[in-house]
Amino acid sequence: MAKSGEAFFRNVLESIQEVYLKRNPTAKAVLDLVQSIDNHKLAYDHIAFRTFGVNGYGIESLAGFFLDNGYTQRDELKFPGKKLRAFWYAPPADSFSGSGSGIRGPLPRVFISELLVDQLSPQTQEIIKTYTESAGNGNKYGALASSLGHLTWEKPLYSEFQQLASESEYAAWTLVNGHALNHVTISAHRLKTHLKDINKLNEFLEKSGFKLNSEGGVLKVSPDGLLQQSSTVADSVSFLFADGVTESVPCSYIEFAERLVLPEYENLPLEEVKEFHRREGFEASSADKIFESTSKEQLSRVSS
Ligand code: OOG
Ligand code: NI
Repeated sequence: MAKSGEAFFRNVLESIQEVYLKRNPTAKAVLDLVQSIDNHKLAYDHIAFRTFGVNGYGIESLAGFFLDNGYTQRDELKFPGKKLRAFWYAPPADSFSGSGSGIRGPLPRVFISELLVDQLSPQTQEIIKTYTESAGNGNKYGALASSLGHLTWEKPLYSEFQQLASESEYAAWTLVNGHALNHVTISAHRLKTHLKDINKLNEFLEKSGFKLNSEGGVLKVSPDGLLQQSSTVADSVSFLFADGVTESVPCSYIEFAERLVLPEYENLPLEEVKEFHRREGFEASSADKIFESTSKEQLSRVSS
């Protein structure tokens, strides 16, 4: 990738992250805390977005920005129970090692999901179509909307948010958060201290008073055992609806991922282990539970 192009790309990512850190004090506090203990540059495993799969507002409303900057589309993941699907995108190999921390470090994988809108009830479809249609060509500017922290459509009524929430919490989230960054994921195995062990990291975060998503257990493990993930419960923000109602709505969360070394590389000395020697990709059964980080059930749960 050309240098000027990369500088622009990284600045857009930085703005997207800035919006996220301003709106989500828990994500910011966790990042600051982990960085203060580990005292080293953090690497992001991936960043994630949600979209409405209708009127050109689906995955493609964000994917283009990453594809144009050297990313490659990888596997599709399906979530029939949630009426969602997703793709993940691998960063360009030549830009895998940035020299800074977080968004200034190795470029993250990107996970983009979409709601299968045509599978929802007519009332819910109607609301989603009204807002996406009223936003015209806004679907072309997903990355711009995300970096500005602005919806491309008009603010909804509170009753519309409730209608969506009754059928799909993902739909309600997307109606009020739009293309906002859903989460960043700290790469646990690239930390330097004992926190590189995701179990220790989880324990440390819970002791520090952070509530982790307990859906299906705090630690989500892929069937091969090699991808281990956890996340906080999303922050909420007060949202002023178009009818003047102000209500609290779920916002974003932060995730943690440890990718274990693949069996064929298990004898490599640890200092020689690179990211590509580790488990790649995502895991639908784990992702299914991570989606719940923004659910009412998790947000209202009293942490133990
Ligand atoms: C995405 C949930 C899935 C992962 O890493 O598997 C996920 C979301 O909540 O939108 O982040
Ligand atoms: Ni994730």
